[in-house]
Amino acid sequence: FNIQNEIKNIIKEETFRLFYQPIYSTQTETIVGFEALIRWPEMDEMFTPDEFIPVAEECGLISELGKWIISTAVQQVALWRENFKLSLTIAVNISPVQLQDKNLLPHLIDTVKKNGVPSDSITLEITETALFKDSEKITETLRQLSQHGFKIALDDFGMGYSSIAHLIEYPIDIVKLDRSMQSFVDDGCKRYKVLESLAYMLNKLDLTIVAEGIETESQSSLCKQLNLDYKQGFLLSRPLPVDQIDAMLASPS
Ligand code: G
Ligand code: G
Ligand code: MN
Ligand code: NA
Repeated sequence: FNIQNEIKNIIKEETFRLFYQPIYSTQTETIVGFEALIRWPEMDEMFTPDEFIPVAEECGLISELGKWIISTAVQQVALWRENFKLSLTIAVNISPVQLQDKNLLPHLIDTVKKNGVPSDSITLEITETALFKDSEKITETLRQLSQHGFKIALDDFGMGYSSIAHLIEYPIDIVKLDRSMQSFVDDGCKRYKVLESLAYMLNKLDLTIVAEGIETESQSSLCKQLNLDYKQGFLLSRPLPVDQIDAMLASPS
């Protein structure tokens, strides 16, 4: 069994699936868009994306896999926009290796054109690890993506290696607060004040804020109080296959 060959084959056989996790407006509590998350159904218990994405990166298959992810996700959101007459957005996770691929921008431009969706309905989620590499080159790449209208989201922003300098240095539109920060909500003291101040600062910088990992009602209602624009998490909806999202959009509760 060779995971490298497996990945190569399954890109061809389309054994991967994308699941979609709804992202909600804090103000209206309605779905504004989705985050695409890859799944390998046959291997669900054995390999999670945490495990096979790094393998795909190491063996140089992430660009091919990444292309498939982008094409599939954009095509899907185009369908939903058309079928439900909603200006839905789609967020796609972009690995650091993929961000350095020269073909990323041309492929994105080609994909939005083919599917007739505006580029500002596409969000590229990048992690801070991508920003530590070659900052000049990354700045240029992000600048070009921005110039073409694509939205850049900084994923997993929180306590880890997060740097405020990144918010100043790079053309970032959206900040996704890491789900570990949800534990700050119920803390009531120092941690909560950090979250409150961070929300204040991000709003001052005119960044769009997404709260991730919403699992409790108190976390969900606090989003409004802190002026967080959007929210996402298991309480609201898990990542779901296409047919279940279809049903959800057909009968919004
Ligand atoms: O969906 P889940 O929580 O299992 O994802 C685990 C990790 O894998 C997360 O860090 C997520 O960002 C990453 N991941 C999920 N889907 C994709 C994808 O399509 N592309 C990339 N690059 N990473 C993904
Ligand atoms: O790194 P990134 O933020 O892209 O990872 C997204 C992952 O977070 C997905 O695999 C998704 O399954 C997971 N996720 C989404 N909402 C929640 C949540 O409310 N709680 C937890 N524990 N994980 C979540
Ligand atoms: Mn993400
Ligand atoms: Na995240």
